Amino acid sequence: PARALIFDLDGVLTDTAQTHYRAWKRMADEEGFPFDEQVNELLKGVDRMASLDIILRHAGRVLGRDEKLALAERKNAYYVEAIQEVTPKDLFAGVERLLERARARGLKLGLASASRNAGALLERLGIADRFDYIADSARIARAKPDPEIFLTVAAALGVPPSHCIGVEDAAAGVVAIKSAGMAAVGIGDALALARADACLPDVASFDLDAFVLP
Ligand code: B16
Ligand code: MG
Repeated sequence: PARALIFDLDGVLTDTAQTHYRAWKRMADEEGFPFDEQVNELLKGVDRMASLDIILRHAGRVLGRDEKLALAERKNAYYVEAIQEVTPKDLFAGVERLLERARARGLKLGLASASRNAGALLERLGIADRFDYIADSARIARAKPDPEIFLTVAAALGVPPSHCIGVEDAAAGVVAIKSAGMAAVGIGDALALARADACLPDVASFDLDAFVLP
């Protein structure tokens, strides 16, 4: 049976997948880079510089390292500005209930977010103390779809991957979970997340009792 739930953050616990998109879009519009929701789908779960590389490739632009750093920093400033407005009301429906129920069942809770802003965002959402372990994305060498971040969280929780369920809204994240040898629950579009073991429209639909535990 499952002994741990390991959550992605952006797009799973709160709507910051949209906030990231708007911050990238603002920077892209300022620079005249074509960028839309379809390209954005490729950015979900992908770290900051790799996201910028995808945007630049799509725009057919090649930039030097310093220019890229400046653009990534500008996007991050827009994102950080936007999340100052976040409060516990911005948690997706059902998140607190799921975390409480999982805790009551004795499941360990981990967070595997690629975002360097994850800690600050969890504080603003008021759920930082709910997790037994929160991955430090700055110390993860290989980004999703590599399984490193999920394996790091499982090891810190002391739970073998085969007893972990990973929860993700991004295709790259689902691949990372499966490569880690965990069960994957996709949140969102079943087509985009076809490699997940189960796909749900949102976290509120995550019924621990009904779930077939691996
Ligand atoms: P930052 P997750 C990811 O978080 C986002 O999905 C992705 O869009 C973002 O680029 C990445 O974090 C890095 O975020 O620029 O704040 O370090 O989905 O893994 O929780
Ligand atoms: Mg995500």
